[in-house]
Amino acid sequence: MNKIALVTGATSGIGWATAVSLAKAGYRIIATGRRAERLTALQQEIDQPILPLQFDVRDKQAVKKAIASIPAEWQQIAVLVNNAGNAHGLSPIQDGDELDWEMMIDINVKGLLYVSKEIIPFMIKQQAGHIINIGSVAGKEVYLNGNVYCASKFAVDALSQGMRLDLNKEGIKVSEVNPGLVQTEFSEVRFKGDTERAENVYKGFQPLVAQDIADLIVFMVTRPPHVNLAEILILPTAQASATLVKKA
Ligand code: NDP
Ligand code: 8X3
Repeated sequence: MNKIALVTGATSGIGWATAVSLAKAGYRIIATGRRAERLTALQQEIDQPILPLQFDVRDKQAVKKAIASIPAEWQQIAVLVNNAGNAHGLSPIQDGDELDWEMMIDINVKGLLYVSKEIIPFMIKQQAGHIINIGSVAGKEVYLNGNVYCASKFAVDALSQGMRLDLNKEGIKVSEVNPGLVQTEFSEVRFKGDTERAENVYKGFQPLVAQDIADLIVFMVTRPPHVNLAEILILPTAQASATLVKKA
């Protein structure tokens, strides 16, 4: 039987590419996100049955209900990719929008916790598993106006370290992938549909693409059982830090 991987935020960007790549690597995919039509499109792209679960990671009860609905034959989850997340807004703290703050904390931090809480028992039962949390360079360095998004990703960094400590005795690997600039729907979400502003973020240099992160994740989960790539910072060559990007 093929191994099973659950990818959150599989309807777009890094999560989509990761779900497709893990399927190609022989995993059966449980794919989550809010957009049902994207989950259907993902099913069409992946040439084998997937288990789509539509829920909002902010809704604790919805997370519990969706994961409790996973049929027995899909419960031996080997890999959890905690990817669902976004930035909302880019403003000085004094001008920040509380709703944006709540979205980022509720999705990027609490959502990751809610999903992990429901999946970890399956892994403990198996005394095996691999959790990969998608952090960010923004979880390593704070940048101007990044305040709450950066805080949410610093939290992912702390949680990854904490999970690795707490789950060590259960034989569960915990890793963190910290990407720099990746061209996805990320900036469109951050700038609330302002496509021109979003595209400008990636102008004048070659950003990473979602497939770069997916390739890395496939590499990480296919290491031998005694090897855990605990934490990786992956940047475009043009990017030296959260704020220093060499542009043409
Ligand atoms: P996208 O906007 O392309 O994808 C975000 C994914 O998260 C979507 O599948 C979306 O699904 C899901 N998501 C967002 N909110 C929720 C929610 N409330 N409930 C369930 N799912 C949700 O961005 P990326 O692929 O770039 O982002 C993926 C991860 O990578 C994020 O954690 C982001 O912080 C991180 N990251 C991104 C970088 C970049 O430069 N792009 C760099 C570093 C880290 P749906 O809308 O269907 O619910
Ligand atoms: C996404 C990368 O630099 O836009 O986490 O915050 S950045």
